[in-house]
Amino acid sequence: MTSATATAEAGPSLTVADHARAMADYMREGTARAYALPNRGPIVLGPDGRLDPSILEAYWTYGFYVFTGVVGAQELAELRADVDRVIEGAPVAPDATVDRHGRPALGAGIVKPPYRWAKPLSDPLGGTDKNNGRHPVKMLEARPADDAPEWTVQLLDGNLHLMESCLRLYGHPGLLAVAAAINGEDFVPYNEVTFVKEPGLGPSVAWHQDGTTHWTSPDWDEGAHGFNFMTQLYPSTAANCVWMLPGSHKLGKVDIKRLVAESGSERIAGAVPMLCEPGETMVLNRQCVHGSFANSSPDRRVTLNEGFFPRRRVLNVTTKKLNGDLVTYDEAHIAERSRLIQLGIDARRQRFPDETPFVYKPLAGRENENRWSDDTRARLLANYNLRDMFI
Ligand SMILES: O=C(O)CCC(=O)C(=O)O
Repeated sequence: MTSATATAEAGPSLTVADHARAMADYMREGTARAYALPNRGPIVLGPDGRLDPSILEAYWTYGFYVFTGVVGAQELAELRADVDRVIEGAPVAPDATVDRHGRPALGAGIVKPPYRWAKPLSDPLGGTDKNNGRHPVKMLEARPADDAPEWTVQLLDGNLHLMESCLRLYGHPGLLAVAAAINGEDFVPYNEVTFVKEPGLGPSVAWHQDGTTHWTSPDWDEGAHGFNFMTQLYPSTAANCVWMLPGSHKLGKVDIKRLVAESGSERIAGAVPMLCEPGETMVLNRQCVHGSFANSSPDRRVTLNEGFFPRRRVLNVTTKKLNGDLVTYDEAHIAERSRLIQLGIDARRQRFPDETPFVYKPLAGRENENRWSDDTRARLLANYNLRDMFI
């Protein structure tokens, strides 16, 4: 794509410096394109509590929006501390039972494995048939430094039961108002995960579109597979962030292999980096073509994802999970999983009593059944993510 890349792309023996050089022009050009888009600013709600229509319009035009000033300094510190605690508690290797301090690794009583691992600076999915082949192209890999660990934690699964600060963030009134504006007031949850990209280690997440269910539905539309909130705990830079192709949520299923071939490399032409400061949250339409590169930069990225769907895209829908299992989401399943939203709202109310809590319409009037307490921690929160929903 650019002359700087010609020798750097010789193969898997790329050093971290080669990788960074190969990305340099693309990052500079993409950054300029990203800041030229009119899709960044605070969450603005009208007197009726609804999202400013101009924000919604920008979201539907580009497929993403960056909200500034979402998380204050104190909450950010609590989120960072919780993520650090969970990463500190990880087993020293994927099959180990103790953490780096020799303590039993975190995870007792947790059914769904909380950690996903990858080889540093690798692309574990691109060009494979994993995840139903939804990552068709391999990204540039690089050789980590000689003293790099063999494995790096790439993902935490189940934020809400791993980290109480994430449960409180889940009840954020501004973000929930955005969810209602995009997916309708009866929006439903999907899953909550943390993407971790340590400096010089973080692997790629190869280009893909999320969503497995409605691509050929007769009533498919631009929002058929919902969206993800991505709250940033550290700077989300061109080198470590998620890139996306603006407007690609409107295109249906995109031929990513062809895009890459036409672009001359896996640096897809026209894509932009989703740049953010700590404490900012972007909202990304899951149908957009998006992905992230190996993090050869010196900057850590930690992103808290919370996903939401329109209810009608999930209710009584039978679909295949990424592991191939068939599942149907009935009313009872959705109702039980949605209680986590109300639990988050109450946990937040207890921590930030001066905020006006969001009213989640499907559970309005049932607040007392969903109070945050030791009892609901055990009954409702523990292993809640066994009820995650995927479309
Ligand atoms: O955070 C990343 O690097 C990848 C995120 C992503 O692909 C997703 O949330 O679907």
